[in-house]
Amino acid sequence: MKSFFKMKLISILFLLGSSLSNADSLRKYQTNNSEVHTYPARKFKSTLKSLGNKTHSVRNGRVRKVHKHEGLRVIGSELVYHIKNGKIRRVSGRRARVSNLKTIKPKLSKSSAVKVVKKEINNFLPQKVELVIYPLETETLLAYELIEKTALGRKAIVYLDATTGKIINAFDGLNHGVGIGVNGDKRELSTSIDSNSGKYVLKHEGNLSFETLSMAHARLGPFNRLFNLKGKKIKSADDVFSDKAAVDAHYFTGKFLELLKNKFNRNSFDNKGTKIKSFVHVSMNFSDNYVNAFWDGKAMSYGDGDGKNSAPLSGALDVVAHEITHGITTSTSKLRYLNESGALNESFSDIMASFAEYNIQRSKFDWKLGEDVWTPGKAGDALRYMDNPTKDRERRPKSDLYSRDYYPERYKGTGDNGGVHLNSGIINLAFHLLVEGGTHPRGKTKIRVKGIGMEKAMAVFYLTFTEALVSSSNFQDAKEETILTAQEILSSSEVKSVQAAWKAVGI
Ligand SMILES: [Ca+2]
Ligand SMILES: [Zn+2]
Repeated sequence: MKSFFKMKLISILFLLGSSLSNADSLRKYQTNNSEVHTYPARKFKSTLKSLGNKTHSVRNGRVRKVHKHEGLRVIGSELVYHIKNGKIRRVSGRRARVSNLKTIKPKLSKSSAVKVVKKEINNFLPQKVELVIYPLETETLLAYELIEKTALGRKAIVYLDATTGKIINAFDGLNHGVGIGVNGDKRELSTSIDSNSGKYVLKHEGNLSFETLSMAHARLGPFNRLFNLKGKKIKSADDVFSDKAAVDAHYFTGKFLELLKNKFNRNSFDNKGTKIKSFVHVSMNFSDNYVNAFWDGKAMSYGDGDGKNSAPLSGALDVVAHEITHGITTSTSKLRYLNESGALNESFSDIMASFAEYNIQRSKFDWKLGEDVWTPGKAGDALRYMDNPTKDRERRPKSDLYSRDYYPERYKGTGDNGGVHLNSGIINLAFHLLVEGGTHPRGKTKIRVKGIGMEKAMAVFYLTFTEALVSSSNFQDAKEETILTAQEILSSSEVKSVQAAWKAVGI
């Protein structure tokens, strides 16, 4: 069912996504020494050659393989076989060298592992504990991976040495998002009739399915699991809906899913047609004015914003597209939400958001993110600027938490999960230059990029990020894989543009 309705223009709030607060207790374990150590697949050429004759059930397409050692998953070690006419054409991904691992029998039991982490991290209550292999530069550890998801907007991922009981690494794996405003446009909504009440609800069932529910500011406590909160149906007797945050969430989700289908033949975020649930009016940390949106692996959550920094976050298409793209990443490359792989994860969400705005809201397309909901009282600013990333420094002139635009000047601290929202600016700028052409906005390099337009640039990035990258891919991998992908689908002068775009940002 469809209905047209008019929303009144209200002041537009904006919201920002860099939710750094909950990560504090995890951050102290992040050091360079604890990074998983893997090598690009191209360094394994000799061993990979023998794989070239292996037959796969797939004749054309890609096969993703997680590296297992004696049945245990090796963290960050995954390969993607690119197959054409039954032959492996190339291999992307990263591989760990598993060496000096004496035993795969842990000294520590699962329950003692949980006890150790509980002592270190407040209220830690893992839902999943798995024995894994954790490759470091000079040694390979037998480890436990402990994952906890809480309703407080945290997904703690902890790696604990299963021999010594020491924490190797810990970080917040939740994809924190951006905010939105509500704009007063006429929205056409896909709704359906609720069989229990006979009323219309914000639910679309079909080849693509999505549903928008209200959390009605339910107070989330530390032991509530987001996944157990079902949300309330938003009902209307006459198919006209007045909940603005819900209307925008529902409308933009539908539009973005349609775009994924039309442009990439992608069936929902996971390409399996899984229904997207959106929760609006989400309260967090005991506040109804939650200035953030996030994807938790299963559903979208949108806060209402505080009215000053942001409006309800579902009010911006680019925010909605950004968050749903985290779902795409979760079901493809699984780029881990830390350091360079995390910045790639964030950047892909921003890039897909810009692509969505370009296709769905062409008349207002810009290279800003979240401008429709960010600081409703202030015109013209935005959460992030893909064409000039460091412009967000104006927001916090004295802080080093601003977006970077040049690799040699990348953020190297442990804040923001190692700069996932800060170093993403470098990749965002490379993409912008590839689309529009031009030079580095602050003259950090002299390279002039010849633009290839949005559609071609997006084709290269979409294929690379969904089909070639793996959880531990870094910036250099992304550069090399986009070039290899471009060689498959673009002309040689366009491939040169891809190379130049990366060079222009110092990669
Ligand atoms: Ca925008
Ligand atoms: Zn994000």
